[in-house]
Amino acid sequence: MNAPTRTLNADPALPRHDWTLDEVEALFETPFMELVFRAAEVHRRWFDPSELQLSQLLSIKTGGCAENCGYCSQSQHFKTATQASKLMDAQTVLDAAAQAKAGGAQRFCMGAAWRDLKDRDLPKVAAMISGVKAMGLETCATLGMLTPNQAVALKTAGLDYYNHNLDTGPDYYDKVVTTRTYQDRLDTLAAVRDAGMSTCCGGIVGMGETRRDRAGLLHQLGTLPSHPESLPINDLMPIPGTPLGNSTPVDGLEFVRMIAAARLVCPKSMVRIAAGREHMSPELQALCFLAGANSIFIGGRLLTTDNPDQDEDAALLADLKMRPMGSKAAVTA
Ligand code: SAM
Ligand code: DTB
Ligand code: SF4
Repeated sequence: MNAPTRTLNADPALPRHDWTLDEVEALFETPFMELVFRAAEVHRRWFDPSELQLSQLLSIKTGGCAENCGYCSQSQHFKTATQASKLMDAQTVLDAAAQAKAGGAQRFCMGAAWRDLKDRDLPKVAAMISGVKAMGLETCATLGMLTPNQAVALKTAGLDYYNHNLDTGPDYYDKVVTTRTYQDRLDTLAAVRDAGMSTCCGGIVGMGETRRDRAGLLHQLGTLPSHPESLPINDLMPIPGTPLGNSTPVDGLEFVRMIAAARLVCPKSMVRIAAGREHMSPELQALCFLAGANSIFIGGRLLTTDNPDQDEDAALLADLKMRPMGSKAAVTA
């Protein structure tokens, strides 16, 4: 007798690591209302759907990056309007973190336009991390590739999360970047996990990829040894001068499908609407929250591009009667 189908009666809210690519792709083909409803049900099993996790970014080292990621304003391979600058001093970073905390941020994420972290920069970055941690903020950094020893050093300094995106499915990856491999990314993610840090890992939609490529990204995330604790979905911010600067935008409903599929593949992850909220209506964002997104970046700036202002987000949360994760009070605009 054939073995029963693995997932026939399984609880869809329980995390699985045996997703097949076809199964993930099938989620995208599910009728929209059914997909969103199923994702909303799973969302409610693990999270309060009125709560949002709030992170804030700071570019601590901007531009001049050796990698050639086709979407990025900070690659030295492309002529963009972004001005390169040196690594910030620790006090400037701590001042920005204090402001972010005062503005309601729960996690502070420090981003550097590096291919990989150099040991010579580690002491300065470690001082920033321990200073931010001492303010009572969750800490996150995104500094390019890490060795296992560097991952341990960052954890020791107080780093809670490391962001390292797979960006797209493995079959589309070399259309977007050729200076590193998918396996390089997976190796750094393994070093981060082995050091005991939480992973923040997701990708970008709107780079000319197919649904199967989007499914390919989620399939990779869903079959990792542990699902990323944070799962950012970026809607491409087209940067003039980059190879992807003239990409056709992905329509809003397709972005919602990506959010819903991410929620279903990684039920317990914080799914973040990362880049791209700047050009999303309140209605589209609300639909994303319904479909299982429960994290956003706040503050008027991402790394080199704009994000909705604090007032705009306060109004959105107040309108939707949503509140920061872990707090009792609703936000009033
Ligand atoms: N250099 C590090 C790295 O690549 O891991 C950290 C910084 S990098 C800017 C972090 C992530 O931001 C990228 O992996 C990508 O997913 C996202 N990103 C960068 N530029 C973007 C853009 N123009 N639109 C949307 N997402 C973008
Ligand atoms: C992530 O997935 N998105 C953030 C954060 N992790 C580091 C970065 C978005 C960058 C958007 C383009 C820019 O501002 O340069
Ligand atoms: Fe460099 Fe990161 Fe931009 Fe790629 S995404 S060019 S690694 S800063």
